[in-house]
Amino acid sequence: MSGGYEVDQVSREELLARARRVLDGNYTGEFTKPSLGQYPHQWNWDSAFIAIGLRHVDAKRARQEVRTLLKGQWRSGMVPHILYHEGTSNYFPTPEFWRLDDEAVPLGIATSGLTQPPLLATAVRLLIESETDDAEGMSFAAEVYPKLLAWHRWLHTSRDPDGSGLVAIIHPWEAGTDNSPRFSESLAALGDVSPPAYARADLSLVDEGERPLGYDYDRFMHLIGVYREMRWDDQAIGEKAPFMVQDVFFNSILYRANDDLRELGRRLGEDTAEIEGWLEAGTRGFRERLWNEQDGLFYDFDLRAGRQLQEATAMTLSPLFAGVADEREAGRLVRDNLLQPKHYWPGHSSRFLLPSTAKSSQHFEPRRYWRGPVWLSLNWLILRGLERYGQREAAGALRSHSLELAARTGFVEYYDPRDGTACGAPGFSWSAALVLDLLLDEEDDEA
Ligand code: 9WN
Repeated sequence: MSGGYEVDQVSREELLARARRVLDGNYTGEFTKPSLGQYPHQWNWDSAFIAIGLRHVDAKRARQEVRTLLKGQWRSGMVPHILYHEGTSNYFPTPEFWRLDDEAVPLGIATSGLTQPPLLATAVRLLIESETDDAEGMSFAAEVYPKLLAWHRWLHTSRDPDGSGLVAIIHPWEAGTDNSPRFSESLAALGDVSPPAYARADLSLVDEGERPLGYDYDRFMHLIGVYREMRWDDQAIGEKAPFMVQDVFFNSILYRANDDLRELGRRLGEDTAEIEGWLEAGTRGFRERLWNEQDGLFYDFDLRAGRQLQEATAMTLSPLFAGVADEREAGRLVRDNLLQPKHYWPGHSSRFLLPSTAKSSQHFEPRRYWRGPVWLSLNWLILRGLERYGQREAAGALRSHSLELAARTGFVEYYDPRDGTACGAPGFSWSAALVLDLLLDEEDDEA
């Protein structure tokens, strides 16, 4: 295998075996829990990452992961962010906390009321492309295509209140990067909040210094309370949600997923004009609303405040994954940001790629969740993006740092960028799955 992965003590075979053990240990027979203690349900984008890794070793289980997630799809097309297949656990929020109307949700499966980054169509395309049996792959594509299309259509209608071609999230959890400082201003704008009564469960398993602050949790719960009052009605939410952010990260993943969905549609002989329209509008939206020429960065746009949220986080690099940045924008993102030790590159107090918030930001905290730690999901997305733009060296560095962290520290939820210390939940599924992808992807290509 090419790619130059070398970590002393741990052989490649041993690392593969360890990754498979994590994924097998977290498997319920129907889906894979992100981590046994902290996250004992099915999460939306976790399952997409898990399928991306599993496709190399167990395509049948990868397809099952996708199918099980889609069982939770709402009548509206929305695919929720948590599916509580096994009912209540020690995880908070419990299924009851969402107070969902039985009309909206599928029969017999409790879900959350929010969605998450729509990576699933990308996972399905990758899965089909690595499938050895073409007929099997195409029949799976035909089965899930209408469901993926319905989800994307829901996003482009219910979540695009101003017709800008960009989709808005209504809660930081929808971006999957919960306490990222890019949401701080919008959360502060909520003023004094009145969350419904709640008790956090996360702090009993993970050190408080590695989790979001109480201030953020109050606002996360307050927003859920507001949407409960609106009975999770899309129209009411579109008109009155107090948090409406066109997030660069969410929109990048959606843009790429639209591109992948269009490709699936073409192969199935479907008319893909609607998807073309989303891509065209998305390209305009990124350029006109999210790009900041002065800073050379993509910033989120707060629809309620009517302005960009000018925070330097690594999610500004995600348009590379989408392929929506032009060469000039990509050059500025990489040269002036990623490669700069004062922002993201090793040196200046950090050793490992990729700090989730710029080290130069006043909000950088190396162990607090999405405020600085390295996440293998983010590393994977950005390195795949760099490959698209021919940035092989930077992609190679992200790849070898990711493998080194997994080999030295293990498959944990996130890592301190200064020294690779384990943070968050242990035995974390997407960390294991993405290491499988990094180790086995090139082999598939070479086969
Ligand atoms: C809330 C499961 C999920 C990930 C998210 C991550 C974290 C949940 C939490 O865990 O969020 O959805 O309780 O903190 O931020 O990206 O999908 O792994």
